[in-house]
Amino acid sequence: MLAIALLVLLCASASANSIQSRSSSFSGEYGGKGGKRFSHSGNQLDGPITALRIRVSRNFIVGLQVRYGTVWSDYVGGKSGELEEIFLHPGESVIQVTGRYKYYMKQLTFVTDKGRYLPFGKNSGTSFTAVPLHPNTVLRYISGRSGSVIDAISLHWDTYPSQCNTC
Ligand code: MMA
Repeated sequence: MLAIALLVLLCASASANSIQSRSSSFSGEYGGKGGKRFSHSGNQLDGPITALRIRVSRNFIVGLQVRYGTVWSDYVGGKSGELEEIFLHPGESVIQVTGRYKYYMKQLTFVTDKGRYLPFGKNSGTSFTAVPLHPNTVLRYISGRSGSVIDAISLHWDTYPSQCNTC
């Protein structure tokens, strides 16, 4: 009897694990090898992505900052160009990111589950298309490499958070 109970517990925990491990995926890294690594992995605890600031020059994606819940991440990147800011609608999520790069990031386009298409930067370089591996998952955080511009980016996908610390 005890053995059966243990077996049931073991199976339940194994299937819970496999459910968990079937929601996260990542795409990347896209871009060049220069710059210093950054990661917003910890920022995802502040909530879903709610806004984006992207600094764009004539040729490059110069810098970026992402708002998680109500908290902005640190800014990464350089000072040139102009800062553009876009807020997502309540409950709206990014479900695809396309872009172009050569040695540095040149273009990023965010596509949302409300059908909005948010492009930044120049239409030149090698293109990539990043989408989540698992159904019903969204962009939860980004990581990459930066210096005086954004050198490279990775996209990390998971389920929309059911609760967050600050929202
Ligand atoms: C800096 C340095 C490099 C990086 C570029 C572009 C100008 O050099 O951090 O490693 O590749 O910026 O971001």
